[in-house]
Amino acid sequence: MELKKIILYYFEAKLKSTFRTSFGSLLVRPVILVKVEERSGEIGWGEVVAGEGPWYSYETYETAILVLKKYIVPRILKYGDIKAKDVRYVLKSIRGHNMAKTGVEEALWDLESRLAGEPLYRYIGGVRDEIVAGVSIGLKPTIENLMEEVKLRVEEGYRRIKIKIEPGRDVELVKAIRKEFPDIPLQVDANAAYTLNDINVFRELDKYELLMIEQPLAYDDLVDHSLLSRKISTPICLDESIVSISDLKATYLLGSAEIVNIKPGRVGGIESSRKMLKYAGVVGMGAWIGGMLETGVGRAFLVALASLPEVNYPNDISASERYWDKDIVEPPWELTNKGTIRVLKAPGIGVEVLEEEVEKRAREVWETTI
Ligand code: OSB
Ligand code: MG
Repeated sequence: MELKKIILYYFEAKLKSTFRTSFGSLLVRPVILVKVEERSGEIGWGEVVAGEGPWYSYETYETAILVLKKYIVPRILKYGDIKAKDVRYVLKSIRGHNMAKTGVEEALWDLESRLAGEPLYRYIGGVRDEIVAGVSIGLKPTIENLMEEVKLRVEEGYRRIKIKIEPGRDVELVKAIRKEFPDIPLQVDANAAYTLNDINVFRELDKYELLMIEQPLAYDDLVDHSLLSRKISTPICLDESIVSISDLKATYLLGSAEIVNIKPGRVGGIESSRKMLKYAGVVGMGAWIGGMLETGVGRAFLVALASLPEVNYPNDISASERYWDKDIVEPPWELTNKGTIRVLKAPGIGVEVLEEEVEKRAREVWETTI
């Protein structure tokens, strides 16, 4: 594909309610959308999931914009005839900044699958018509507040509940949920808030038949995760610790986790996600697709990845209305009465981006043409 233009849009999107994790709380999410335009006029969309501060990752929306404008966009436009799967090689000399890279790579996947006249999920090798929707619930002021939301989500039909935990607010939350919902698939996410000194907390959590404990320890400590995994029976899932295929290999060989949460933004794109899912499938690790509170654009890529055959746990992919009063795509992503989300069969990402809405909301727009 020969590109002629790349446009970056920056705006802020207000979540329906504050999302609190062990690293902070979020109500207004910065959003960066990438639009690529090919010679023929065909377009593609992608989303950059970097957050407002360097908490989950060192990337922020501001570092992403800087690196996109100064290094990524010029390199992609200069390259000439480019394929989506080659973007990671084209950008290889730019170290890190996976979220910034992924926004452009996603837009090229959308464009390429539209040009091929195929839905994105099938274009990348997806095999499912629907994907299992789970929901991620943030820390709440009280246990009562948490229970209200868990009930609501179970009633809505979500097939798996994940709750955030932090030191001092962990075992009692799980205990309260298990009392009312002894059988729902349940897991916890610590976002790296604990150390090996908290072993007693993990031993307690071990009693509640959790599907997994996500990212209990420091993001850069595969060795401590390996030590922890030998001491508890609940499977460990890693999120922040794995940003590349080599991290995934090290995780497997060290025995640091049995399950991996794949987020395209964190691992540097759709191609990288696919490769990692293949690896997980070959070595027999569990795998599922995580989310970063995306708009309907980023969500389309999560749904497509979740349709790949190696995904074998419920995903952190919820309906648009769980996050937003009004999403920026049509149709919004919806939950079926089976607690799933249908893959869409129109060419590309399958949803239409409401460009007028994006233009209206945009606080800044950067356009680069060749
Ligand atoms: O750790 O999985 C995480 C959101 C932002 C940053 C990190 C995480 C999350 C979530 C939300 O858990 C998942 C979703 O998009 O629904
Ligand atoms: Mg996580």
